[in-house]
This record gives sequence, structure tokens and C-alpha cells, in this order.
Amino acid sequence: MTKTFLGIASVACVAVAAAVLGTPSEAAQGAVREFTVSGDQFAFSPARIEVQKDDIVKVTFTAVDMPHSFNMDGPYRLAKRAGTGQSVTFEFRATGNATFYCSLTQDERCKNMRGELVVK
Ligand SMILES: [Cu+2]
Repeated sequence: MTKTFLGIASVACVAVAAAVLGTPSEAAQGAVREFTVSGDQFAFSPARIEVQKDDIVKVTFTAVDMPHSFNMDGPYRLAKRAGTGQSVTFEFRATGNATFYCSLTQDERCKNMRGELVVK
């Protein structure tokens, strides 16, 4: 009987090495960022939202004292209205800087409602 000699190549164990990518200091792209924004006394609070490009920005907007809206022009084309004491939640992908404002006309002072979306 001829012995079959099997040269067994050692199978490299392709272990999925723990990512040797350094510290994950930067948030992953497309992170979901949640914000609660109120509209009260003709002002947004906070009036500045800062996110990273491509983040999914989830906003819960509450109109506190009277109906207000959260609008953004440009690529966002957002127009979200909330009645007194009510909230609306919506989300969008951050693509660039924008101003948000209230478009309601029940009171002239709504024109003073301005906020900034800052995308880094
Ligand atoms: Cu308003």
C-alpha cells in the first residue's frame, strides 16, 4: 500500500484583527444626531445646531407659546408647523449650512425667529 502523503498546507487563520485604525475620535459618518428645539417668545432655542456633514439630523420641534414653524430653504425644503404646545419630529441629512426660520404670519415678530444650522 502506498501511503498517501498529504502535505497539509497550514491554513492561515484569517482572523479579523481588531481594527487597527487608531482611536475612533471622529464620529462615524451618517451618525444620527438628535436635537430638541423649542419655538417660544419669537425665538428658537437653541438657535444654533452644529453637526457634521452627512449626519442624520433628527429634530423634535415644539411650539411653546403659540403656533410656530421650522422652515429651511435650499436643498432641505423643510416646512414643519407645530400648534401651541405641540411637537413635530422630522429628520434630514446634513448637506450644508442653512438658516431656519418661522414662516407663520399670525404675528410680525415671527419674522425675528432665526436659527443656524452649521455643518462642519
Ligand atoms: Cu412663529
